[in-house]
Amino acid sequence: MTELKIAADLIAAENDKRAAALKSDYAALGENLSRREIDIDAITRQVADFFVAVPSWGVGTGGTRFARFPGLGEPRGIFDKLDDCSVIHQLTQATPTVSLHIPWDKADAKELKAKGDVLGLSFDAMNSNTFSDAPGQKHSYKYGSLSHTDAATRSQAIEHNLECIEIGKTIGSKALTVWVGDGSNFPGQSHFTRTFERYLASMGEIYKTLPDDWRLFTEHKMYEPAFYSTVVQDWGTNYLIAKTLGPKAFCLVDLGHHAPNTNIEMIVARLIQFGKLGGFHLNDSKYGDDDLDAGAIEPYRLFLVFNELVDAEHRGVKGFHPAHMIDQSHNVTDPIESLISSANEIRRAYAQALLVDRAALDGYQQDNDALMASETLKRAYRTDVEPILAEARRRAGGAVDPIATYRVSGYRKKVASERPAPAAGSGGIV
Ligand SMILES: [Mn+2]
Repeated sequence: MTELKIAADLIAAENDKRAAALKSDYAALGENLSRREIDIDAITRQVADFFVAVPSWGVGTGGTRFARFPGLGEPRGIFDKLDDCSVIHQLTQATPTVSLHIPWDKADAKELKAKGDVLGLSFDAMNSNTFSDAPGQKHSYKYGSLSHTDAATRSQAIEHNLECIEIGKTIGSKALTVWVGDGSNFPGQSHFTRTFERYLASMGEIYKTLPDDWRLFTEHKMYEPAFYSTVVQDWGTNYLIAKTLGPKAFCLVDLGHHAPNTNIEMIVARLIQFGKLGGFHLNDSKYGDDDLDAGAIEPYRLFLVFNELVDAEHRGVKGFHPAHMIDQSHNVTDPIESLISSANEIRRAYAQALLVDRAALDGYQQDNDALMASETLKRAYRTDVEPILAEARRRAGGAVDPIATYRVSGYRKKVASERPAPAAGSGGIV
């Protein structure tokens, strides 16, 4: 029996208040879509089957290089974080998995698994951390980790990743995500080729121990914390890594890890074409790795990314099953609300992409009808799919209006009384 953090009858009562309006809106949208020869229930079922993983680190308040302003009732550790993640899933029915970060979430692996079972949550990709020094570790990552000039430091970083795989095996994870902060701040500081050779050799050691049914995701990022060069700076380098390591290695695309105006949907298409798209860290950004809420700044871009994913599904691309994870930092909102909103925005982009008339689009592309090709995408994007999202949640036992229901539940106030307030402080962005 799953332990519910929000009373089921409260969700039912809140849903009852909105039942008549939803029924009417859903019928109206269904009628509109049927004129486009789209079966609304088929779309609703597809949306209900679409899930995105929540990052454990997302339920705490983030911060910037300047400061961190903690919120009330912040989780004290991984077990509180899992409670918060279960609230997000209970209300959205869209986030049944959690992505852990080691060492931040280090705990007895069997206890982690048991807690997940109690809450009805399972575990997505494991995330290693060699971009900061854990207390008591022998060698510092100040000048790099997997690509460090010192062999002992590289070995330590490899060992850490192997430990993440071991923990992951116990809790049922099937993937390891590796992002390194390795890079340089000055021209000449690092030898580009030798550094990348060392990185590839280290990753090769990790890859060798990866179980057969696991996938290895590498994440590129053009800058930060290194500001002149990073070792895995872009999707081209990321592709070379995945290609060099082997068939279990894939590229992970974090939407915030590109230069402004980069055509990310096109990168996604390329990686799909060459069988190396592993998955996503979904978020949004205006300037760089802002880690803002998915769909908050550029919802059309999010839709265009999903348009590529649905196109690949539609074409039946072999072995295509990208992992969808959220990677955000919440500085000014209640993280639970931000993650609820993001899960909804991600499903919205997916639903809109499902509405694209692909036969018409093919025709317009073939005929070089640029305007109508664009209009075909816009028509899907302009469709208000909110009734589909709400109905998918309702049918699965979630909330028609998850944020309003969360606020009525008083969950944050309740945990604030149980969890002591952390000290405000400096730093904390991850
Ligand atoms: Mn990321």
